[in-house]
Amino acid sequence: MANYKVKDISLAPQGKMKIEWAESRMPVMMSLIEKYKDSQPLKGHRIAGCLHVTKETAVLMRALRAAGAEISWSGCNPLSTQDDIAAALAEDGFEVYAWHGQSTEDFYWSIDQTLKNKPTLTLDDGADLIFTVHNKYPELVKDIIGGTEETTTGVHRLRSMAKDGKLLYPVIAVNDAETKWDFDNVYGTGQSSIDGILRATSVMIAGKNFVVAGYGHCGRGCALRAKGLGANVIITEVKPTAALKATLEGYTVMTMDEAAKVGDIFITTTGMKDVIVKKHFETMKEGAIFCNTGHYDCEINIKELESIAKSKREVRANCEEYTMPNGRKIYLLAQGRLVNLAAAEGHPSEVMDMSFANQFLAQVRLATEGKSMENTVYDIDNAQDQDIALVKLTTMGYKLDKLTPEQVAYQDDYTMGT
Ligand code: ARJ
Repeated sequence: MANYKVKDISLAPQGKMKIEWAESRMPVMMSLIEKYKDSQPLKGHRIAGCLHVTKETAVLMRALRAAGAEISWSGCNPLSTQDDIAAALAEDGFEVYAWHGQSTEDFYWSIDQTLKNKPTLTLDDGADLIFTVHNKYPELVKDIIGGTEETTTGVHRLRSMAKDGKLLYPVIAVNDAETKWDFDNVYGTGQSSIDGILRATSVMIAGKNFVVAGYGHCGRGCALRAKGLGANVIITEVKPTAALKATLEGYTVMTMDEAAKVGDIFITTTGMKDVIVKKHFETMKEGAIFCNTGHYDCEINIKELESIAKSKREVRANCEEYTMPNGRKIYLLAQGRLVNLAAAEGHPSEVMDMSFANQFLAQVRLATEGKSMENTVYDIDNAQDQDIALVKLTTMGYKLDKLTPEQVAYQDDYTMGT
């Protein structure tokens, strides 16, 4: 068995069953395994990965291994690792360093371990692994052909690094594939964030003022699902076009200063720090619940919350009650970490099927073309999006129409008017 560090290896049988469950709902991934298991495009490659250890990620890891890669892995968030999955992966021979409830020190220790196999490819969610390579182990860069990045926050930072000429190898922005951001970020985040809120609180959503900070793709998904459950959805935004879209979708737009006074449930989806701060905690209603689904835990200023609260206690798993100086009790979920992964199981397998198909194909592209790519951030071709969407649709049992040759000609014809 490879080296590993997990919480409890005896959880492996339960984890294995969950991975089988995910596999049965990830037909695109299973078709990629079938397609590449003989040609072995990743043979001779060592992949270091830093991405939430969930049943869906396990399917991605198994696919990368089936295509020939050697793998070492850590989680990309101290609270998102599912310990049974980590155990099952270790028992299945993966080098994995991940457990739920890591300290910051544990977190970086785990990344350090994954880099000991001198990777040729990196795979990130949030860019912590790439940053560690650049800042702490620059000598590893000479062996690294390229990397992939899963999420908006990571892509943002990597683009800014590339702009400053600081990126030392090519990176593919998996997040920017249409079959990722337009599905995972919207419907994945929408469902899994509500799932996290419900597991942590079991409150009724109908009739509540549900405040969504940020109306990007993730915010749109949260708003959509909260509305479907009967909430009055309030959006806070900084970008005029995003706020305008929210109003035409039927939501109310307010500043956070106003929303803080009326909200029953708050969720931050902005990727920005200090979205909910001291002045907001001070005006929140009795019983207000707040959480975050953005990548980092800086959106809710917990330091300020702790500094003003008279006391706190954990009242349910992933739910902390803070008593304010005015006597009101307000509730923070999952310590301000991604509520969908810390309090629930992350996005459903069906949608991760497409995100991870993009991850897999991006890794294969780097293995085959990476040496001729530049040290910048690349998008995924639209052709790959269409292929993934087609396989997904087909496995769901849907069929498409086809344009006739006359229609194709019509489309590009500039000689005809009315
Ligand atoms: C692994 C997940 C899952 C899940 O793709 C999503 C993204 O961009 C993230 C930001 O950190 C989280 C990631 N994600 C959501 N659900 N990764 N397994 N089940």
